[in-house]
Amino acid sequence: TWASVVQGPPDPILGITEAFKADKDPRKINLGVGAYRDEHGKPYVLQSVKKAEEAIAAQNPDKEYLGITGLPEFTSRAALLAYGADSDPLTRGAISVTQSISGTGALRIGGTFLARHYPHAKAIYLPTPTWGNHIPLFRDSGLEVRSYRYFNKDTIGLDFEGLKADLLAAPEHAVVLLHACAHNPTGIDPTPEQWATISDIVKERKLFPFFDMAYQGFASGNIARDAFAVRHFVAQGHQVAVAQSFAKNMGLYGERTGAFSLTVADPEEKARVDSQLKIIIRPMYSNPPAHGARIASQILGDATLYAHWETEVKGMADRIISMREKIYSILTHDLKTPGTWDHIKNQIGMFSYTGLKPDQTKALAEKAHIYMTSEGRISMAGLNGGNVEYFAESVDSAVRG
Ligand code: PLP
Ligand code: TYF
Repeated sequence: TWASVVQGPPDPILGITEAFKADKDPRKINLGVGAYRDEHGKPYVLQSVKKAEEAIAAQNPDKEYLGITGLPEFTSRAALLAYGADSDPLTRGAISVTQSISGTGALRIGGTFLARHYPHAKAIYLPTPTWGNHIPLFRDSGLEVRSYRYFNKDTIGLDFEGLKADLLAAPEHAVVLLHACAHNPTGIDPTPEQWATISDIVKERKLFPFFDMAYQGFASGNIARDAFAVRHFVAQGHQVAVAQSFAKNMGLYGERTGAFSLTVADPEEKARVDSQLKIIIRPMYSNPPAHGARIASQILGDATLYAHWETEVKGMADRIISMREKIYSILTHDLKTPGTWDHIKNQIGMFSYTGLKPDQTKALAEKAHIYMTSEGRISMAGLNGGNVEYFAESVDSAVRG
């Protein structure tokens, strides 16, 4: 029956972990997958999450199904986190929101909703480069995937001129996917002024903005600052779609906790949109898992836990920022490594696009046992006080060839 099924390629990012596991050298470092590690290189469960779990256990909850759109306290608190308390659609009851299977599931619900109900041509513009999963995800949702320029490899910075030109040339009503903060894989975000310009272009071209917010709090360590783009667009009167993930900012990776939301005209429209979200979700997975949503809801709904969580998110963001500064300082000042390395310091979030070339990343894997994507993306979280010097020295050797 399956004789004509062809072997597909492995996932390029998860494949790195396989190579890493097979390497027996004690100095090995995995900078492939984007998952936070503490200063000892270990997965990190937030204290605020542990406290939330204790509070939940004390409530002795049952294991009944959630509704199709998930835990209502969670979704309303998730929307509040993304849009902010003074958001106009939030105060008017004009945000349609559902729980999702983390950020990936939120994107997929959004892609399917647009493919089914958006009354215009179903093309979505993704930045080049973007998170690798965006392309098959939106294609499988039934959208036509196109691209806009984002990265300038000469400056290792934002190609703002290319971005503006491509969005200005997009047909009216095209959907544009925007990374709300901590762009994956480049670590390069528009400045607030550049966001304001992008918002103007999106308005002028009547584009539909779809924000992927997988890293709120993780970029700057500040929840509101990382939501700037979403909140600015909403304040400018745009209707938006937002995919939220609590994988990174609460460390809830395997709990698959997320939300998808759309701003709508009014509560009557919300009721209609809500009904169609349910019709999309019910035949896919019926209803989402409860535990992660309970944790996130507990944290977001309790002032003390919330404050604790904010401190912990900031702690993760700050640890990553300190690694950026350390690499920059070793390469630039100590080793005088050829090239400029300011971008490592200027980039933000989980990832850095190092500018290392495929032959250099190959040499790093083979000679130094350091694993990253072939285009030179490193997950900053894999670095710590114990390995950052070894990493920088190995980069220096790879660059000198
Ligand atoms: N979007 C981006 C840009 C990401 O980097 C990720 C995870 O790496 C996701 C979405 C989705 O992650 P998850 O489904 O684990 O929330
Ligand atoms: O490192 C990255 O960019 C992600 C990590 O279900 C990841 O691809 C891995 C598994 C998953 C979601 C994200």
